[in-house]
Amino acid sequence: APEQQYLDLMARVFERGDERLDRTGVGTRSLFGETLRFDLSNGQVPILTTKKVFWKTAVKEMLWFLTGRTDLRSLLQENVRIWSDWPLAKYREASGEAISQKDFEDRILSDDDFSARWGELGPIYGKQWRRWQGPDGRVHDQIATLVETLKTNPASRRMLFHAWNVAELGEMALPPCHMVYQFFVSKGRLSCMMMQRSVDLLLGAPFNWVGTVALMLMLADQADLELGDFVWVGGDVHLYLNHFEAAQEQMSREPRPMPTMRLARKAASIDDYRIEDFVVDGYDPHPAIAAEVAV
Ligand code: DHF
Ligand code: TMP
Repeated sequence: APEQQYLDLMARVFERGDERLDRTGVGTRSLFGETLRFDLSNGQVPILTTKKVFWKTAVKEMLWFLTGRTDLRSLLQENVRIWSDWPLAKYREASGEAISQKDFEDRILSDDDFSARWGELGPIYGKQWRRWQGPDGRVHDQIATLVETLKTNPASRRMLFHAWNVAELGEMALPPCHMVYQFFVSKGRLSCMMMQRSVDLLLGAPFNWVGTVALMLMLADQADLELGDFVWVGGDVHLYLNHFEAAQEQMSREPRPMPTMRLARKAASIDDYRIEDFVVDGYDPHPAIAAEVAV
């Protein structure tokens, strides 16, 4: 089963990973430079079955990146709470207030000034993908360029977009983890290689794979292509020390057939997809596994 690649990687990190203290203070075991390949040509996509993955949340995150937005409020309006921890930590530190996540999110949603002051994640993914600003002031939409090239020159070796804008790293809530997406078209099929410099194997990777597959579906739809391979390259691939029990529970489970994901309709442009357009069939996962995210 394709999912076995993930469980095997988890076992390798657990058994052979180098144990170190990381930025968050939690500590990890890490391996470097791991590649997985998922063949999407039969319709099956890597939404893990050994735990319930909230795939709609991951697709909504990808749709949010594509809007070019970088604010927490527009995510919260879609009921996505996976990015709240970082602005919340910043606010708690600056104010000394012991505000709960729920109260913080409510205030971001209801108070314009508060949202503008505390709900901005900086020039992260959406900004760089859609509005990378060059030194001459020109703004570059890497996604629009990619769609155009997929349609007109699919043999190009320059079909990629990048989020690692060195000059703006300092203003970002987190420097990009999934950094580069490169594309390849062969025999009418679209393949994608995604390079992720830093990988939270338990919480991050399963989300990032769903997001990438959703992106591939939209791009393929726009360029009238079928899906090929998703190649994933992880740099520092780690398990947080406080995720060991969850990882062991997950590794003890038997993978089930992976589900399929498709689009219910063809949208007019890459900017016109909605969460309702994504259809997942045959998803029968084991129960969710709760775990703390390291901030
Ligand atoms: N930091 C760390 N340490 N790990 C991450 O995976 C991570 N991911 C970020 C930002 N910073 C990060 C953005 N993506 C969750 C999933 C993805 C994500 C952030 C958080 C998460 O907590 N997932 C839980 C809950 C999902 C939910 O409530 O919908 C999960 O069980 O998958
Ligand atoms: P770092 O910036 O010190 O590498 O910390 C980022 C952490 O977040 C690291 O554990 C990787 C994880 N992460 C993902 O796995 N996927 C993501 O999409 C994001 C934003 C972060």
